[in-house]
Amino acid sequence: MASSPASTARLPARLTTRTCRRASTRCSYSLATPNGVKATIALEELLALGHRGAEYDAWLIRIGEGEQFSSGFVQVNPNSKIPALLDRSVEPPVRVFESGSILLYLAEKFGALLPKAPAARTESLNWLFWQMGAAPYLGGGFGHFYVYAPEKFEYAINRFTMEAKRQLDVLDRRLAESRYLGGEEYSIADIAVWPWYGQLVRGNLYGAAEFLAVANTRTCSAGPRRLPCARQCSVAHG
Ligand SMILES: N[C@@H](CCC(=O)N[C@@H](CS)C(=O)NCC(=O)O)C(=O)O
Repeated sequence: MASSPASTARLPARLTTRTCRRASTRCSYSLATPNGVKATIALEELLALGHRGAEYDAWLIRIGEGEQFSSGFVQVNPNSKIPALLDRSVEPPVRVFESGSILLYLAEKFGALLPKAPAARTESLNWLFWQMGAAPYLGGGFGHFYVYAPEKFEYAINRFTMEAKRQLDVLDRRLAESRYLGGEEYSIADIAVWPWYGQLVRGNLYGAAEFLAVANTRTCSAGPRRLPCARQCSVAHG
């Protein structure tokens, strides 16, 4: 079988491993953004569960400096976005990009963080894919127009504020009926949702908790208790 594109990936020499746990066979390329921390949280959760095979090297990709466009990184993720993962524990190495794909890959590889029963597994995946579809409206929509746009467009802010509040209400209602998003088991769905929505309602994302009036939603109280290592993970990639 021909080598995968990632197997020949050469990383820029100036990137150094920041969290080199050992001579690991798994490399995580990321930065501590809401999407970026998801893979790190999953890897740390797996390690906390005793999966020593989840050891990884964390490579810092400075997206503000354009490192996501370097040829080595593009071989791991042709879409030039973090996070990305290269699994060298298999031959040929497997590249994994898109945070949802990374979370599912890790869950399946280690048989953890995803319920085994078909109904609960499906419900977890429902919420995992919900996050993938919903968060661009939060980040690219609300966050962009509320914080980053050079001009304040009232229409855009109103539109995406309504959508952000609607999404938070969806999560709030789900967490009123279920301990975790997928049901009784903590899963990759919770890992995907927390960096966006948990951080938003805690005021750590866009400084918008007060503006959105969402400080007391269930997503907020769900975060730290359900993700004990999240704080540690959020700094792993700078
Ligand atoms: N759908 C992707 C989104 C990834 C994404 O948007 N990553 C951002 C950081 S949060 C990025 O790499 N931005 C760099 C750029 O757009 O050039 C995923 O879930 O992995």
